[in-house]
Amino acid sequence: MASKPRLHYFSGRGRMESIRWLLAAAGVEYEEEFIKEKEDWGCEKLRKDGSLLFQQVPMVEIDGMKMVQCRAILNYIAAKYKLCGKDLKENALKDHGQDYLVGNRFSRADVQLLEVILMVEELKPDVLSKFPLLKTYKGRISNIPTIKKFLQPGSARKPPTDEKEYAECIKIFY
Ligand SMILES: N[C@@H](CCC(=O)N[C@@H](CS)C(=O)NCC(=O)O)C(=O)O
Repeated sequence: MASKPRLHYFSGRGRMESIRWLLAAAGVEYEEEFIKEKEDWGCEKLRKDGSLLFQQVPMVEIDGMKMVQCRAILNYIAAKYKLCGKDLKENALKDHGQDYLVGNRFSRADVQLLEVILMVEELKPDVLSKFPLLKTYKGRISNIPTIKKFLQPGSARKPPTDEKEYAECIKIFY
């Protein structure tokens, strides 16, 4: 059995959160290795043994690779788990007025739009009040079983980054 993807990042949203979302949407279980302190980062084996191509995280161990660059990681996961349109034309996001954003099937575009909607709602809860179609869309995507599970308390989804966590993150990396 293939081993679970292993995510290396700090325990906050940052550049890893969309990757967590996409894996969760694909129904893939994963493990996380958190960088907690400056010492972890400065002395971390990963930085010394060449595991980080550009000396940066996010890094995801998947299929025998140590992938970096969040967009490359997202592209890989989306292609592997078929969370994209069926061809290049579909991926170009034609407006077809149906249930999903791309080719009328669930894709990474839906996952990322829902992630953004929920983040904006954290700052402005009534942001969708004048957009009934988007509200219905949000309900529809939130009810997809893998997404529903990720939205439950206790999932690997990270809470909004607060001032304290931001300061800690700066201390670790800089
Ligand atoms: N272009 C990279 C940027 C990665 C990045 O900026 N990572 C930060 C943490 S969010 C980092 O590792 N900073 C430490 C450093 O650059 O030394 C990506 O999209 O993955």
